[in-house]
This record gives sequence, structure tokens and C-alpha cells, in this order.
Amino acid sequence: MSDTSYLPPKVWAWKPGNGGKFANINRPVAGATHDRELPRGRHPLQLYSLATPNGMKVSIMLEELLAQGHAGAEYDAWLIRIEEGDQFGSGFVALNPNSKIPALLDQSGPQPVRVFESGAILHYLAGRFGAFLPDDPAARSECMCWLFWQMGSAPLLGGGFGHFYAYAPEKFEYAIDRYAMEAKRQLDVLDRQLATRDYIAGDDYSIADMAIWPWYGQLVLGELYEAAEFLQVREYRHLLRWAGQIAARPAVIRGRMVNRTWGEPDEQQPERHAASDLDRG
Ligand SMILES: N[C@@H](CCC(=O)N[C@@H](CS)C(=O)NCC(=O)O)C(=O)O
Repeated sequence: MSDTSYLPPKVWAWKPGNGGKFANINRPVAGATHDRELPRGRHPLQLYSLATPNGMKVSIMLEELLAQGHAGAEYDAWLIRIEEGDQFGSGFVALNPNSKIPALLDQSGPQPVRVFESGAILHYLAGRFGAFLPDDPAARSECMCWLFWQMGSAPLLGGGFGHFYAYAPEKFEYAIDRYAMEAKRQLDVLDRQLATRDYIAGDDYSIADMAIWPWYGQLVLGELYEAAEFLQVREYRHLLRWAGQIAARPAVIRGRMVNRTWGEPDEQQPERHAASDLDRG
């Protein structure tokens, strides 16, 4: 233990800007900070997002649906710049009171339907188009188990390991150890699962793969937190096989570009309003 251990005061008080990455957007209260309506396009589905792992789950799903021929999945993708606080605008908060991307508005019916939480959005779209979620009750339940597994597990990977390994203002051995252990345990869970099946929930590609790949697939491919060597991801060979297969899917390549504002210029598509926006000839 360090000799400068923190002794919590009787009552916690907010110290704005504690130095960590994203410190400027974190607040201990919810709700809108400013009035701002969201733009709306002409397509049935309006996506408000950013190409983080949680955000790209939905653009990947929409591109997969379009690739399967579901023309009703056409969408406008609008950029929400979370580092600039767009998620606290009144229009966004009306779609997602939790102020986090991604959020979806389905304006195809008589009343618009809002959906927030990436897992709920994947489930909503799978139900609406009858795709990427098995009909058979046992297979469907298996798929939902893994979807919920991702929603419960990834905060320990992102908010725990990723935060303390990559973003915190100082390196704390206790925190990095604790979350590296959990991250490796989760990678082993997935690796064992993928040793006996092609995809996470069985023989077919599903919304469980779309939820899990942006976190764990990108991590083992060395595209998250620059932690591939630290976590010795090459140990997880079944997971690596699956990660590479998913990364090569044309809809995944397209979906990852949507609402992206960093990386190589031809990988970025800050807004998407037509399929042709993602053509890279
Ligand atoms: N459980 C949520 C998590 C969404 C989430 O954490 N989004 C982050 C970006 S990956 C965000 O919008 N952060 C902005 C903020 O915290 O203010 C989901 O899966 O949709």
C-alpha cells in the first residue's frame, strides 16, 4: 500500500476536473445542461451516436440488416460528440435520460419510438426485422444470455480495466491488478465458449456477437487500450479466430466507420445518410 492512501471525508464532495480523461464531462447529476433539438433525417431510423464500442454495435447491426436486404433499416446517423457534452442537450436527454450514446429513434410508425441502451437497441432491431436473434426458445435464450453477459461484463473491462490502465491520471497497481484479472477471466470465458462453436451463441452470427465483438474482439485484435501485450491476448486463440472473422465482414467494416471522427481519414464517416456515404471505391 502507498503511504499516501486516501482517507475519504465523511461526505463526498464533487471536485470538477479531477484530471482523468473525460473528467470535463463527468458530473454527479443527471439531466440536460442546455437546450438543443436533435436533427432528424428522412429515413425510418435515426441514430444518435459515436463510434465507440457501445456506439458501433448499433451501426454494425443496421449495416448487417441492410446487407440482408431489409430496406426498412435505412438510417440517418448523427454525430454526438460526447467530449463536447452533446449528450446533455435537451433533445438527446429526451431520447436517453441517461445521457449516453447510442440512442435510436424509430419514426416509421404513427408514434416515434425511442430506444436507449445498446443491448436494448440491438434487441429492438432484431425483433422489428426478425433477424440475428433465433426463434427457437432455447437458442433465443442462449443468445439473450450472452447479450446480457456483455452488458454486465463490459463495464468492468471499460470502466475498470480500460479506465485505470489507459485513462486514469496515475497508474494504481491495486486497481490495474484487480481489473486485469477480471479482464483476463472474461477473455477466458469467451475463449472457452468459442472453442466449441463458431459464434458466441451457437452456429449462427447473432446480436450477441455484435454486442461482444466491439469490446472483446477489438481488444484481442489490439485495437482497444493498447493492452494486447499486457493482457497476453494471443493466449485466447479461439477468441482471436472469431475476432478476425467478424472484423472481415463487410457490414462490420462499414458499421465501424459510422460516426467515427478519428483514425485514418478513409475510415471516418462522422454522419451517414445514405449507403453511398460508406463507399470507399
Ligand atoms: N450501457 C450503455 C453504456 C453507454 C455508454 O457508456 N456510452 C458512453 C460512450 S461508450 C457515453 O455516451 N459516455 C458519455 C458520458 O458518460 O457522458 C449502453 O450500452 O448503451
